[in-house]
Amino acid sequence: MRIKNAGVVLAGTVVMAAVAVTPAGATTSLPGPSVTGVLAVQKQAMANGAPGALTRIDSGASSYRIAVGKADTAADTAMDADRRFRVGSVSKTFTTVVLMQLVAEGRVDLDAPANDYLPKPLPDDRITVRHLLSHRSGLWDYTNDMFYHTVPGFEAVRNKVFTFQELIDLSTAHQPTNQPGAAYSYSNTNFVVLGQLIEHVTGVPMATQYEQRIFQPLGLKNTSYVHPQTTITGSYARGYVRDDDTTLPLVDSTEQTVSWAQSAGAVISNSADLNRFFAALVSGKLVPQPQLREMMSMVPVNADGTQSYGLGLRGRKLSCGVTVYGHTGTVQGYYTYAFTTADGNRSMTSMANTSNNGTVNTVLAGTLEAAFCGVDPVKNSKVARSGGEAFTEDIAPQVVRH
Ligand code: REX
Repeated sequence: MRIKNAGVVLAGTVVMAAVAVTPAGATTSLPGPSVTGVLAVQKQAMANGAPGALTRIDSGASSYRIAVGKADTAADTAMDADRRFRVGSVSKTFTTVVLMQLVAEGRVDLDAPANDYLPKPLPDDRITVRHLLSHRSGLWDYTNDMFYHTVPGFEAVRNKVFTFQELIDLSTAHQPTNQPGAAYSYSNTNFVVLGQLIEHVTGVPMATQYEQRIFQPLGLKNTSYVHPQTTITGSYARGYVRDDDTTLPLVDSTEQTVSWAQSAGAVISNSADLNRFFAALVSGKLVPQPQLREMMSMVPVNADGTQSYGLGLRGRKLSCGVTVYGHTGTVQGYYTYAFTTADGNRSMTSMANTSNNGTVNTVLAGTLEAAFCGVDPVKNSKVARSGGEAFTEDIAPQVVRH
């Protein structure tokens, strides 16, 4: 048995739990995480405009909490790795878990037309539940229009409350991007339809579904879905969205309904809970094996195959050959990466409290390399460019989605 000692504290806050690690419990055959690599990435995110950043790595019995910068710039509060934040599209994996439990219960068939389960039919009967979960329905992403102008778009919806149907109608006013099943085309509409489907089939609101099927069973005390409440409670990081005119100051975007996303992106959580969630998921604690296999059946979505999508789950192949599973998230003021190894033995969540800044989003992906491959991607620019990191799905109509 060896005892892990506390890491060297450079700038920022590094908190390493001093815990006993037996060789047998030594998580995976991966190299150890690089705390200095994570810190270097976080500082690079700050150098590119993020007020702060946090990362938590849970690896076997060890945990690493690393944070830099500010959680609140006006109050001058330091960031720490325990703070809550808006996880954006990481919510899609939570929604998928609820849906897959319904599949396991025999209440929803993955290959049935979604219209079998919806109160108002989609324009195309050929769209299946699986197409929605894998972003292959062809349904136009209504957020392309909504956030064409970033800050005005955000201000127009920050206090709005939408029904699922209102959001779906915004989408179906457009021609589809492809025939059902013909192509991968990432769209928030898919997961809004899934929210409506779940509520229609069960008669139970999404908030209750998340609570009863995921938050409570896993003891996720820092995770909540409070739509349409606008505040984040407890200890949290404030979010700051960048204007399209980058000479303007960042806009504090913390308080909002996130009604424009709901089941596609309105969950609030923290790094410990997200790590626990993804580790539990891949370990089969949330959905039975057949449904987990479906979720983890990944199809490449970029040219070099380093990025893939399953059902409500992203895959990223890293420079050391490992593929990690999880999701990314972008909601005004917050970029998130939450991923775990296939066996759930090592999990990492990173968040930078800004958005509409593709450079920060791309840089932050480097924490995956540091956490899972033990490298410092800032020092090793070759690694920084691997893993498809130049490709992000930050939303913008001018950005091609793959
Ligand atoms: C909305 C606009 C981004 C953000 C969005 N977020 O669609 C979903 C999500 C919920 O998390 N998706 C990402 C805004 C791609 C994911 O899966 O990782 N951008 C901002 C603009 C651009 O307004 N004009 O960056 O704050």
